Amino acid sequence: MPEVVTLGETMVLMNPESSGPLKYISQFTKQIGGAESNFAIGVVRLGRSAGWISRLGNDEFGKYVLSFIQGEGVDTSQVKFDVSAPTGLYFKERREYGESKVYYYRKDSAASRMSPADLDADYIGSAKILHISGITPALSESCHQTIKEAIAIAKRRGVAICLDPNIRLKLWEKDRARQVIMELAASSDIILPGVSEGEILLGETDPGKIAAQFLALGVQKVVVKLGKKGAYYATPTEHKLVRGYLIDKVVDPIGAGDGFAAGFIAGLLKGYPMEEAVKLGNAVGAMATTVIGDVEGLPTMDEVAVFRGYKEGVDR
Ligand code: KDG
Repeated sequence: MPEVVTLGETMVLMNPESSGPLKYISQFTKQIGGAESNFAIGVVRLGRSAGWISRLGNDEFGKYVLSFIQGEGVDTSQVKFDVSAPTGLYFKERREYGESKVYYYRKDSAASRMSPADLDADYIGSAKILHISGITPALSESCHQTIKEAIAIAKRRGVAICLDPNIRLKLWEKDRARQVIMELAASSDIILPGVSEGEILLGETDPGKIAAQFLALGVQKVVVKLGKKGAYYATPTEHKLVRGYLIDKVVDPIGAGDGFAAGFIAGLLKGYPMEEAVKLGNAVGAMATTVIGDVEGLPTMDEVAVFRGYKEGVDR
């Protein structure tokens, strides 16, 4: 059974070959993207085991997503094909200056029909960590119920719960996102918000204050992601700002947060102290931005060692 289990939607990603407004783009590369499977792939690349629970459409895109994730070594034994709904699709828009945008075609997708009956209590109960994100409850009421049931199973079976808020305001209203994600946070052992998510959830932008509020809710490990500045972590007994890595040319920032989560959780599974796990998260998140695609830049431990200057790379 995998050490980490996660659940959520994965879509086919149409990534433009060039930057600029989507309406003028005529060539795309077909890839995949889904915060939770990005995370699972990242964990596996770093040498740990992960399983991903989801639904896919019984269509060519669903088959492609499944074989890609399987090919990365993630356990997909819990994935179901839904014959009556399609696999979700999303397009990115890249700009030379400024943030990437996303356009979703995922309403009523197969994954949005996930239900509590899709969950195997023994599968989740055998893991060390259940990783959830705030995207899943935004997809539908049955997805929200599925996340709640996964949490209930994890609590009964003593599995630690890690929440990445992953607030996607294209999927729901801010007030609803705040209400639901704060409820999930109150049941979580680990939370990984970005500063802008701290602002939406708590009205705070100071990493120390964001962390203090989540600790007061009962969360045991809080890591506030600060982009290229690194990350600030706090537990009931320690806190520290851990500097990030500067990347000269970020080519695709989408997926960096999932990379951070994968590095941090893989670090904890390897028994690293908090600071070392956060450093691994920072490195993996930074490396994820250097390759176009949500998962293609996620590194192995050897690649991380070369990136951090601990090992010499041999290229030819
Ligand atoms: O974190 C990256 C994800 O946002 C991306 O892979 C697509 O899951 C996705 C989403 O819902 O935006």
